Amino acid sequence: MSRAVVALGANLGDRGSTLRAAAAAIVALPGVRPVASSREVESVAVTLDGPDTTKPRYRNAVVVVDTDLEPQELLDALHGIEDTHGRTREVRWGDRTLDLDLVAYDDLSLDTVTLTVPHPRAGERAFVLAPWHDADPDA
Ligand code: A4P
Ligand code: MG
Repeated sequence: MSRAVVALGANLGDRGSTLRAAAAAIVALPGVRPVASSREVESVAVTLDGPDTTKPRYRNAVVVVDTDLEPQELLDALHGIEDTHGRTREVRWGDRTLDLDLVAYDDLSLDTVTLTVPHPRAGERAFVLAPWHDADPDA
């Protein structure tokens, strides 16, 4: 099995309920087992123009899992969970009911048209790093 780190984010709807339902759905996927999950953190929305206090604030969390899904299979399954929570894609970095990003997958480095691992922006985002550290102090 491989160890995967998934970042969850939401800034529309009932963010806490959505994050908890999504975390439950992730660990219920076939071929996925729970390892750890973080507390939730709050932050200002980061848009393509920078932090924007006029946008709804985000809630973020991280779930660590073991999986025998391949990285792209896992991403496809995450997109399915986003869809069940009404995710739409009008604007890059726009408001969303649920965003699920694959932050890391073992020590794999991967860069395809549809999937870059480790997630290229995770390392500069406290709203990913703080909950990841909460879920895995050795992260
Ligand atoms: N993709 C490639 N690599 C990955 C990966 N490791 N994980 C592709 C997930 N997806 C990956 O994503 C666009 C495409 O990225 C997908 O089709 C997938 O094949 P998307 O979810 O449709 O759109 P997006 O999330 O708007 O784009 P992007 O560039 O992934 O955004 P980010 O970097 O995830 O940023 N502010 C706060 N406070 N908290 C947040 O969580 N999130 C974002 C989104 C912006 N501002 C935020 C937050
Ligand atoms: Mg995304």
